[in-house]
Amino acid sequence: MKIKLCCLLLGILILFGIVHAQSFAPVDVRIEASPEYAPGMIRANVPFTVDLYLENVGSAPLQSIISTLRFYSPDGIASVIPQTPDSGTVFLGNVALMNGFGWMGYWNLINSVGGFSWDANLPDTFYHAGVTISGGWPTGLGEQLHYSFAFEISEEGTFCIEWVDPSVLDTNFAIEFENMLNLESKCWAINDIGICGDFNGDGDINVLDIVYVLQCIYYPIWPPCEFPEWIFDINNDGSINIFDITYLISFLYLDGPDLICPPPPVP
Ligand SMILES: [Ca+2]
Ligand SMILES: [Ca+2]
Repeated sequence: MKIKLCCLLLGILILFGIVHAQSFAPVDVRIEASPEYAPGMIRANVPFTVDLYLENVGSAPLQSIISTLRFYSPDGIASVIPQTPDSGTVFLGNVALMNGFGWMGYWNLINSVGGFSWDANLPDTFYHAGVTISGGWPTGLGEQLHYSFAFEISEEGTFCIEWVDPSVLDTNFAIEFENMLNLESKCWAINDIGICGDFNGDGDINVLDIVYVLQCIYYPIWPPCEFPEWIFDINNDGSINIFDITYLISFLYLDGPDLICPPPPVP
């Protein structure tokens, strides 16, 4: 159904003669992931966004745009955990369009977002088709955040984004599309380096972590207590001691301050 809708929309674009006439004006793209704990590195089990900053660097307002972008893993990350964006016009549950790309923006005739197998099992492909009959996306605005994708990933590996020709996704696409985005594929390493205060590494911070750390200190027999030091110094005072335990108890049960571990070590 989504593919048929996409075909319909793209058919409309072609009918209007808009795509061929105008879609290949250059669009510069800068891709950032946030937060990175080191350049090109994202923590597993921590929500993050992949943000695309676009700039119309053509000589005139752009009156149509087609973006087809694929997220994939070359080394076996099987799935992502979609997160809810906190701003913008949200599509597909975890995709936000903003700064003129959302509702009431530049694309007042067609502003359609869909997915090819956008089911959190990689690869996932997103498309956006936008068309306007007046105005358009102005040039000269500089780069702005227009697409933001919100994820969390629990597996270690490599996570990438690339442009993809929609005609290779489904043979119903009889035409091939030229990439109008100056976008090269980009990848990040997903590393599980622990969560501040999650001493037993089960993904939650609760009483079991207090039990675990007490056992590590006073009965270091079983299980082996092998947690990264940085996640244990939860009051970030440079020492690991009983004050970290009381700090955690205060956080969990006495509405105490947030855990403030030091930054994770850069590999
Ligand atoms: Ca835990
Ligand atoms: Ca401490």
